Amino acid sequence: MTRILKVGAAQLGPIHRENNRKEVVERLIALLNKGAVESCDLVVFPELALTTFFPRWWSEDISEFDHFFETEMPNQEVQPLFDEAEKLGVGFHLGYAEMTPDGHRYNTAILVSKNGDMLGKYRKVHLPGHEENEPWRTFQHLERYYFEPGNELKVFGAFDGVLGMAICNDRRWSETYRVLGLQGCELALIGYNTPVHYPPDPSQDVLAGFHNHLVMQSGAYQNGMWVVGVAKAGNEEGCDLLGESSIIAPSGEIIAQCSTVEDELVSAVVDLDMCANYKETLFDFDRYRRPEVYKSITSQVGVEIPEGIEVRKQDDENPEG
Ligand code: CDT
Repeated sequence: MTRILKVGAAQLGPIHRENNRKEVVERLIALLNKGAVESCDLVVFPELALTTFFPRWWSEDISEFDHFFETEMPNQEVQPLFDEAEKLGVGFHLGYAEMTPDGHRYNTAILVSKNGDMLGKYRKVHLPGHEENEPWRTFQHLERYYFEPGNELKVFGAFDGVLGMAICNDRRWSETYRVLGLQGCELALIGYNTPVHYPPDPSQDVLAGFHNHLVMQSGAYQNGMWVVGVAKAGNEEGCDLLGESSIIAPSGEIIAQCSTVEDELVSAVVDLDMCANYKETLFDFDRYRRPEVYKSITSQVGVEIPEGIEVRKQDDENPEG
């Protein structure tokens, strides 16, 4: 059995505050149709694909932004996307802000089948930014105020393979890919909203594109999985968001990449069996991993320099030199 999928990375341009769900869903449906024209089995939309990236604003009253959250999925406004998926026979991945019936807020992504059925849900584990208003910033990054973290990185048996989901900042953490990789993940779907400007250290701004690809390409290679990284891009409410959505092979190579910062779909043939080239050779986990040496990865959060390790001046290391 060959396990070949056609996957579309459906990048979105900016969504502004005044854009309502109906307008946004129409854009998603247009991209889904582009995917269908390119014979896609699965189309991947970004993080928070139904709204602007509202955590860039502080509000003293957190409930002021409740209208950016979906209280059920699908709901009346998003149902047309599910219907279109079923009509076209194209599955999709979608990021959105979720509000549970008991009032918990998450940064969430779902996986939907070609029949429009919900296959899986993921809640962002690594929430970046800060918890409180920091007025010195050009814009805020208040995910840690507006969302609670998810507690699970899991995989789903779907689209002939083992699929995983992660959201934006999750992609910068090697643990994300490895935990998915240890569950046999063959295709990781990752939406993002990445401001090009990073207020705590603007020297990183010119490296935003490099870092984006660096983490996803290494995650793909080191775990023998495909990675699809999809942006909400462009100038959203005065904040420049990175584009460069891409489809990355288990070799770590970029196979397809968006060239604009607007609504754009690129697609690629994804051969899931190619994962075995890496999973069964160089990255044969069973054979080569040494978990007994990695205990600090799960027992420790921050850096702990072991007792007895002193930071010495270079001159002290080699007095003769
Ligand atoms: N949305 C998201 O997770 N964005 C982060 C920005 C990091 S800076 C606070 C990212 O990792 O791209």
